Amino acid sequence: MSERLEDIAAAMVADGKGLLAADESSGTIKKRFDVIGVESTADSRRDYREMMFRASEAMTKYISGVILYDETIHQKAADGTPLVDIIKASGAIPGIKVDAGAKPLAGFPGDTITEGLDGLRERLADYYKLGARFAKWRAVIDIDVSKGVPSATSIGSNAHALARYAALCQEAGIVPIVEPEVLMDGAHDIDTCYEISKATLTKLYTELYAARVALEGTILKPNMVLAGKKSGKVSSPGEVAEKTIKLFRETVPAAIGGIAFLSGGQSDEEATANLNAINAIGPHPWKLTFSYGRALQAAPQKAWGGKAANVAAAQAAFAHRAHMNHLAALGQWQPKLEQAA
Ligand code: 5MM
Repeated sequence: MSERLEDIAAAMVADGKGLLAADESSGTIKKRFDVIGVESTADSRRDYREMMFRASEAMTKYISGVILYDETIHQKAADGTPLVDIIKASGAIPGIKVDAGAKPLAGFPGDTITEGLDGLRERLADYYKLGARFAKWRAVIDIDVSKGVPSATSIGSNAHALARYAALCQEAGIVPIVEPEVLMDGAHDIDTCYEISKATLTKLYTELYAARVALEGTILKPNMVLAGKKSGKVSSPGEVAEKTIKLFRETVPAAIGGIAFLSGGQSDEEATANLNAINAIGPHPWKLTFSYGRALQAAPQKAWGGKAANVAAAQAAFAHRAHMNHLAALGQWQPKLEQAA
């Protein structure tokens, strides 16, 4: 495979393919395993992820790359094969989450700043040797307008950190996924999400330019424009698509390598329907695909339940969600295809 950043980025958003976000930190995967009654140990996390990476139908047809957590990129399958080699054998690209998580931003209650820049140059060199060809850094922007959240300081600090991370990645030969996630957890309406997302993306691209990041060697991992979960409103796919594309046309340069959405707490089918609606109103200046964690993994997690006997069923559940999102990335999904499963 080409080692040029723009070629790696293009492969990550190849037609009908998207990313599997399997980079849950130990705390997050424990929460997921708690739901299915599985104890979270190094071996159970390995078994679960091995099940996904060996799901050949999903991996070879629909998945362009996998975002890994530090533990996973070092792990071997039960038979001793490095998990990274299983991913590569399927034709997908291994990637790595390199941020150290969102921490409270001093002086700004309710805002967070994502940490992890110290020592990043050295860590990226190590991850490159382990096979990673792209990385991910997630900034978290919450919305609580009554409390002045997010502050301009939070948006600015997070954008600056994303730009410094992206420049270091490119120096190391690694494509940076820049993920400025405006959370959908609040009580805000869809237009507030649009305004906050606009401020965030505007600042992000200002900082990326200033840091001399080559945009064609980057992937944007954004939220869709949606009403907050506590607003009691569900935005229709048509409204999500129209407002999300309007936002991107105003803020996201056509030069970037592509866009791969997070699912952010949408249901599996909502995340698919919204991605489909976005692509159905194309053509657009960028490829728009998925980089889903929860919306790809909830169904296989439930089907697996920690039992070896359920591996085939879990892999089938993963293949189905990946297939649906493959169709959505092409703007060819239809609700009736969900029932056909
Ligand atoms: C898979 O979850 C990722 C890691 O989360 P933590 O660091 O909090 O454990 C997360 O960054 C994920 O890659 C994105 O938010 C997209 O995942 P969703 O579930 O929103 O599609």
